Amino acid sequence: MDQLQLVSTVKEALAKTRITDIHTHIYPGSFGDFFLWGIDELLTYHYLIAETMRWIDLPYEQFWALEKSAQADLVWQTLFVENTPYSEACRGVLTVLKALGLDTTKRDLKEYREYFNAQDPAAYIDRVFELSGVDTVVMTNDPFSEQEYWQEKGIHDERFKAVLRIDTLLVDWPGAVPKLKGLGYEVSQTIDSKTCEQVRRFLTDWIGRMSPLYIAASLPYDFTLPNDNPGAVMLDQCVLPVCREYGLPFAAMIGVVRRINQALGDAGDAVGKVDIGTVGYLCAHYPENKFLVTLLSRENQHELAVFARKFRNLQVFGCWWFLNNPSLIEEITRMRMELLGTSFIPQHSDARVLDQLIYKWTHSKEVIGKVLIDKYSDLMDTGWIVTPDEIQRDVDKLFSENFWDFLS
Ligand code: HDL
Ligand code: ZN
Repeated sequence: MDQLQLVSTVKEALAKTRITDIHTHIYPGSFGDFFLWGIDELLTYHYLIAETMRWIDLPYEQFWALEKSAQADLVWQTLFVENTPYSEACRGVLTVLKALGLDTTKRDLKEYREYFNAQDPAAYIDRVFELSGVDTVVMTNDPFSEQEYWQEKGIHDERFKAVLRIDTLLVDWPGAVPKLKGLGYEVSQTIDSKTCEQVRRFLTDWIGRMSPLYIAASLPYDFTLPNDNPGAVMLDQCVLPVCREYGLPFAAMIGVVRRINQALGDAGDAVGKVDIGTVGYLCAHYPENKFLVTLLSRENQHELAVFARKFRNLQVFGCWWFLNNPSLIEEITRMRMELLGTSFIPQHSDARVLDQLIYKWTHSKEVIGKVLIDKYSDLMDTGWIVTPDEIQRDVDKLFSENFWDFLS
């Protein structure tokens, strides 16, 4: 295989592979207001709101008081008309429009809105899955805010898989107690054996209702172990034992500085470097548990890849949030391929708006494909023969099989 054949073989393998997107905030149409799609949702993605607010003096509360379409107009005018939209989140909107066959040379928001308004939601979901190459999205399901969608409805679309998301339990125990009581669990602020038994029952009840693929929490950068704070006790006494009992991985997504700018809402979070010893403590102290880990700080990525070499119960995933940019995806993926070979999960989309699946995966496959071509090319320089079947095998592992194998 020469260089040209290598490039086309890698691109074909990427185009053919069916992606499992292991962390998203996407919901099926049956989830009502949680189901976000279309140009106004794309333009009011919290990433774009943060970028817009850098340019305008409008008080935050006045922005939030605007209708969704007025917010979208302001984002479009600020980031796409008065400035050049080459930030990753701006470029993403244009990648979606182009993939849908819309004319981005016109820059005509009115025309784009007419297109989306004419779509049938169910058919549109199928179109987005087809265009993005994704066949399964894993959701983020917070039992404290989604009860209504699980008691009677649940999920009837096999493409959407659930995750039991328990941030409140681990980072806000005082706030979790009244919510748990409200759901019928006799817990108290003091974490005694009765409270632990009730929390374990809460977890098993929701596992029964959701059939989650894993249990997850986004944790602040300063969440450290070992510790005797409520979050560490909840993990040790309740969450990890239940994960072991049901054979579920625990996904630790660490490194957030929550609401550093309260007024920006979801756009108000920042990033902090994690003490990597916490990841090592989890993997070493709970050898019967499986851990999916992604860290938010660029500075944690090398040590995370090194720790993954030490623990087979640690699976590294994604270029999360502020790392989901071409320059950092390239740097991180190169480092992981050099340290971990094919034994990691390179990306998830973290999409919040259905249509984002198109751009987040188009952009990531471009970068990951470029790194793969370089790695195969370096290998071929040793005389090693790389076959198309092996390239497809490797790509299928990276984009879905490594995840499903880690779960089983
Ligand atoms: O906690 C998380 O799951 C993060 O992904 C946040 O939802 C964040 O706001 C986000 O959307 N990042 O892409
Ligand atoms: Zn997320």
